[in-house]
Amino acid sequence: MRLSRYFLPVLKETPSEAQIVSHRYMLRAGMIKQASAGIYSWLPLGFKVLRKIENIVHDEQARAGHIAIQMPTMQSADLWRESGRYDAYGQEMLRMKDRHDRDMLFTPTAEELVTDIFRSHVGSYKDLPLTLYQIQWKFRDEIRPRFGVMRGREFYMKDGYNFDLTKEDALHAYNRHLVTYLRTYERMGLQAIPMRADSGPIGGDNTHEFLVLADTGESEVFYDAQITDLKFGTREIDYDSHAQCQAVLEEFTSRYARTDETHDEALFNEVPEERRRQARGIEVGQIFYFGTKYSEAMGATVADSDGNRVPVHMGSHGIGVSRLVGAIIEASHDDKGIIWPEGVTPFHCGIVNLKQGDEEADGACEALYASLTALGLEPLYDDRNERAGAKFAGMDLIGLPWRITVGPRGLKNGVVELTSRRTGTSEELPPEQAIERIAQIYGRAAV
Ligand code: 5CA
Repeated sequence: MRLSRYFLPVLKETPSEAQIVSHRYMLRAGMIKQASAGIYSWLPLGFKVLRKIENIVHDEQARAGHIAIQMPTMQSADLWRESGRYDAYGQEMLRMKDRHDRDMLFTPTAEELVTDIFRSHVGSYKDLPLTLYQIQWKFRDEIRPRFGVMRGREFYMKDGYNFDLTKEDALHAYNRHLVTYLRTYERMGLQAIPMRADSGPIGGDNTHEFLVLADTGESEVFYDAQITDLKFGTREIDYDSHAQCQAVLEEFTSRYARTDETHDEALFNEVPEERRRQARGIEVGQIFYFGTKYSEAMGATVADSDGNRVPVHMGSHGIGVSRLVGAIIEASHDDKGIIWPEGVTPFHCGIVNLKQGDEEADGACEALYASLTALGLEPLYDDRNERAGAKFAGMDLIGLPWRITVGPRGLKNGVVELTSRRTGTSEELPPEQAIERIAQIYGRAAV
């Protein structure tokens, strides 16, 4: 993309309504625009990051054998009356009437709808296990929407639902989700720690939240510092293996880590004092096992091997896709702007032309642009007639992890400059080598 042809409405002033850094940078970098309280339009740069996050989520769900569907945002109240949640959900649920005076609502989550799909089409234990998921806009009429996309009223969520014959199988699905989530967040450059939590209106007693540590997080958390040394990394897991998924769960949840809702001071005090941490965190996901709560209320049963109808065991599993955009920025920025992890960056690298209009500099930039594009990478070329300082400040704000700077002086010596946004270190090297380095970083075949 050439910046001169892009739509990147960068703000010069720091918006006064934004209280936390991710919200400020998302507004300043032209990623979002507020439409009304807690509701945002996603502008091109923000939309690209949202899509990258969404793609990682899909990819890791597919790896675990989960199946994507899409359910409507508008739902009839009837199903919610069956489960008893129409009245129980309270004011967070946005309710409305259609022209026939029927009660409708904007989905805050989708246990009822997915259970209805299940009971209409699945009748035998032979069709299990089954996990269906979607990535869809949700609405919760939060009393205090704030911090931009972090606590929105409309937000984008991955919600997955497992259906299993036995409690044991459903707990395997729970463990499997924990594994996929660890992998998902690490691919986004995040450490998200599973913590014992409260299940709220979803129900059930088995639940973990995934928290990214950040001072601006809304949750208060207590944990054993050893937990931050754990990395899932690139290990290969057989997602069908109960033992393997169980082992990962035990490894990642055996140390003390709880949100304030479930915090137990006496248990916490058993952790050696020098390892006890009290901090704040951003909840980027949550997994639940709630047994037969919805299947019994809504008659979602299957025939077991003896032909008896039994209610299925279920759980649901959420990832805050739009919240993650803010969470990643909270975890990765400096005083100049965002620092995108390579896994979610909106463009793979920036190209800054120090002397637009100079034949040699323009030609070198065009050649870099063409080579990177041919590798399947997306560069953002700042081809505007602007001062170098303004170009650098803009690139720093939008946070692309790598920048190639091209100027007549370097070109005389046959070099361009490759700069890491994270470390700020620069290296002079011939253009072909700069391309090779970027290709390696993103795992593309070298030129
Ligand atoms: N049905 C279950 C699992 S699918 C469920 O709704 N879980 S949840 O309530 O925990 O939401 C899942 C994730 O959505 C949360 O972990 C959080 O990351 C995100 N989320 C929840 N509320 C908001 C909000 N108001 N704004 C942005 N993200 C939110």
